[in-house]
Amino acid sequence: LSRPPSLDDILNGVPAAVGRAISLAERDVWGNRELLAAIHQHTGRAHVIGVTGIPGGGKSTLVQRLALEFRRRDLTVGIVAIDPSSPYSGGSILGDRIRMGESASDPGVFIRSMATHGASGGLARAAMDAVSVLDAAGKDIVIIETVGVGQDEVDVAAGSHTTVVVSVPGTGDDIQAIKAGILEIADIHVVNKSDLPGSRHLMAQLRDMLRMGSSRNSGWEVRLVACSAKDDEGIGALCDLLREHREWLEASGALQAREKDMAAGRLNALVHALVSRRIAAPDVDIVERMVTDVAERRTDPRTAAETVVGAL
Ligand SMILES: Nc1nc2c(ncn2[C@@H]2O[C@H](COP(=O)(O)OP(=O)(O)OP(=O)(O)O)[C@@H](O)[C@H]2O)c(=O)[nH]1
Ligand SMILES: [Mg+2]
Repeated sequence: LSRPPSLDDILNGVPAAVGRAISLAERDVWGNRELLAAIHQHTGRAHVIGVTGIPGGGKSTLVQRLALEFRRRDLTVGIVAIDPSSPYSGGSILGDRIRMGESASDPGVFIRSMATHGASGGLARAAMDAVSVLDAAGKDIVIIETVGVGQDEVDVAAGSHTTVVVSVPGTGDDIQAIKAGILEIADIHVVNKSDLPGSRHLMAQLRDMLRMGSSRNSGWEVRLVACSAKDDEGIGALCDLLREHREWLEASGALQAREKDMAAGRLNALVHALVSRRIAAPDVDIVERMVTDVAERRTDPRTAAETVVGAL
């Protein structure tokens, strides 16, 4: 179980190797350094799409429909689902076509679930490592599904080339996602469950909000699309918009800026993880000394913090 898979198998998209590489990265942030470094050299091809929104908004249903649509367009798909309450196996749309982690009948889709808690070094770190593995494995499209609750989850969704925010009608007069602070990270808004009453009202509300503009998207007009994932409606239009956004990123030069944002997010998460680990190491008695010095007023907290970090 713990033996690392070969780079060749990962690059060839062998499902067992891909799954194992993700597991290793998830469990051990600093292990298998050479393998993860080699994987990184083979990334940068995939279109990374974040799908976020309120719990139960139909994200998993939508992602599965999208995966099937991409497959129809001859594109391969990797899916990283963060703590989904609805399973991607059994009764799901992809059903027996695609089981978790591999597919007997369609090796063009790989699905991986990830627990919110349990990834050492943070969720965003683990999710981005999983994205890298799938990218290196040759998946054309990598989709991250995450519930847009909490900063960590928002970071994950924002750590993509294209961010899709899913809203649904009929859950109150206000736009629910505003509370979670996720609306402004959208490149594309999906009003899902458009088969339910109130979807036109919600579309109008979102359109009004978009008139106020978005700082993340200078040069890109944030788009709005109605879908019914359940009935497989609007999925083709969403696919077209995703492609359009990717083309805009490439043509405008914004892709490099997004890549730098993503790199900064990963670096930031790892620096935090590394500093925490060093501080937790039992041989770092400077921490103990500084704690005592601050408590006994021999120094102040800020000077002590600088001393600790400087000594790492
Ligand atoms: N009416 C309607 N129901 C839908 C639609 N899409 C999904 N649903 C239903 O909404 C429920 C939640 O769907 P999921 O796809 O699990 O939603 P989710 O956003 O992934 O949920 P979490 O991951 O738990 O936050 C399920 O019962 C779906 O069948 C839709 O377009 N219309
Ligand atoms: Mg889900």
